[in-house]
Amino acid sequence: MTTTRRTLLTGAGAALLLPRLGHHAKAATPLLNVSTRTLDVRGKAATVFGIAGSNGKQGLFAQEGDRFAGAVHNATGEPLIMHWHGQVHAAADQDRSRPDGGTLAAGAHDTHDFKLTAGSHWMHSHQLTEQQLLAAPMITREKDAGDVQDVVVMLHDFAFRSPAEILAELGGTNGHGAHGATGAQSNRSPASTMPGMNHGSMPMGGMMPGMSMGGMAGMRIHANDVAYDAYLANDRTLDDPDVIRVDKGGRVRLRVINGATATAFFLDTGMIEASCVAVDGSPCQPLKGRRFPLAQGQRIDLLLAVPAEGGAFPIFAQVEADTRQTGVILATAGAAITKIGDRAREAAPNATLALDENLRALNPLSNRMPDKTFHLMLGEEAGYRWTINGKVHGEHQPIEARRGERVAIMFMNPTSMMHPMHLHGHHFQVVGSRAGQFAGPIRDTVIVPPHTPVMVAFDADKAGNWFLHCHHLYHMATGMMTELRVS
Ligand SMILES: [Cu+2]
Repeated sequence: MTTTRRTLLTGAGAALLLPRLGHHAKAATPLLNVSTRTLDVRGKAATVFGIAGSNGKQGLFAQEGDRFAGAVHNATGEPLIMHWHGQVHAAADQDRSRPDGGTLAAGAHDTHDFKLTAGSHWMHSHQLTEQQLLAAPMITREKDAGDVQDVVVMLHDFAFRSPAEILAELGGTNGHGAHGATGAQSNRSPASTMPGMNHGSMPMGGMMPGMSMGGMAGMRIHANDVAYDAYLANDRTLDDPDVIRVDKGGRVRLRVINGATATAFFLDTGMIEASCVAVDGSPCQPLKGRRFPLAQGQRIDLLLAVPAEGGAFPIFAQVEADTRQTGVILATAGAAITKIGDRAREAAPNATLALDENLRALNPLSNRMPDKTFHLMLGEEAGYRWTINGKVHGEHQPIEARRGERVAIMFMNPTSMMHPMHLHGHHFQVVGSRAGQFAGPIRDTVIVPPHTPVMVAFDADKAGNWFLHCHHLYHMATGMMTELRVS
C-alpha cells in the first residue's frame, strides 16, 4: 500500500480556504470523493458506491500522526451521511452520523480536520447505501507497526437487489435508520422490556444472577436473514480472487474489515498460524490462532509469517453458520494459484464472544468502578422490529453521562440473533460475560450473542450525542439504535 501523506498535506492546505461543513463550491482536490463505480460480480455488472482518495484508490491509508484534513465531496447524486468508524479523535461536529447531524447534499462537500486514530478503521455511510458498498478502509499505520507488509482486506455481502427491496423482504420499514426521519409511532407494547432494567446501578459483580433470559431458552437462534448473491473480499469473489503478492519468509499484517451489513464471518488463515495483535484498531496481547470471528463493523489485525519456501496461501472469510466463503490469496512470486470453491466443507459455527473472552487489551482501562451502569435489553418484535429497552430509535430514551465518568453498559440479548453493538465516538473495553469479569479487548463493536450477557466499559471523555446501535444494517434501520449523551 502507498501512503497518502501527500494527499493529506494537500487536503490540509485546502482546509484553510474552506468553511467547515456542507459547502457547495467544489473543492479543488477533495481528500475523498464519494461516487459510484462499476464492479463485475460473477460476470454481471453491478453499480456500487465507492470512496476514492486523490490517488484514485479506495479508502485512506495514512501514518500515525497524520490528520484527516480536507474536503469530502459527495458525487453520489443523493444526500449522504458519512461515519468515520473508530475515529475517536473526531469531535461530534466532525461526523454527520450523529443525532441532528443532517445530510451532505448531492454535489456538496464537508471539510474535516481531526487527528486520525491509529489502527485499522473504516468509513461508511450511515444509510441503507452501506449495502451498496458505500464503505472503504480508513487505515492509520501505527508508528510501532514495524517491518511488515500491510495487506488490507475489506469484506462485503452483496446483492443485486436494492437495500430497500431487501428491507421489504425482511418485512421491515425504514423509519429509523435515516436520521432526522421521525419514524412511525408504535402502538405495540414493548414486550421485550423487563421492568426495572433501565438505568440501573447494579455493580459489575451482580451481572450474572438473573441473566438466564428465562422463558427464552427454547427460542430458535439464527443468522444470515438476508439472501445474498455474493460475498466479496476486496470487491471480488473466489471465482476471481484478489491475489496479493507477498515475499517468501516475509511478515504480513492482515488488516481485515468486515464491511458487510448483515453477515458475520470467521477469518480462517488456513495453512499459516496467525497472531491477533489488534481488534477494531486497538492493540491486544498477541493471541495465536487460525480462525477468528469478525462481526459486522469489526476489524482484526493478524500477523502472519509467510513460509520461506513460498507458495499460495488462501485467507478465507467464511459466513457464520454457513458454508459460503470469500477470501483473498497471498502468493509469492511464481506460485501456482489453484481455484478455490466458494463453499467450505463444513458450516462455520455461530459467532460467539469466545475470542473476546480470551483476548486481553494491551492498554486496558484504568482499574476503576463504574460511575454508572446501564442495562440495555435488546429486543425483537413482530414485523421485523428491533428494539433497545423496548423502544425503536426515535422513541428511544438516551443514556446520559458526564464527561470523565466511567460508564458500564450491560447488553442482554433474549432475541434470536446476534447483535454487533457499536458505540460512536468512543472505544470501550469488553469486561464481562458469563465467563466472568476480565480485562478483554478495547473495541468499538462487540458481538452480543443470543442469550448471552456482555458487559463493556469506557470513560465518557467526549462531549456530544453519540449513536449506540446494532451494526446489522437492517436491525439499525428498523429501530435498534439509541443514543449516549455526554455533557
Ligand atoms: Cu442486530
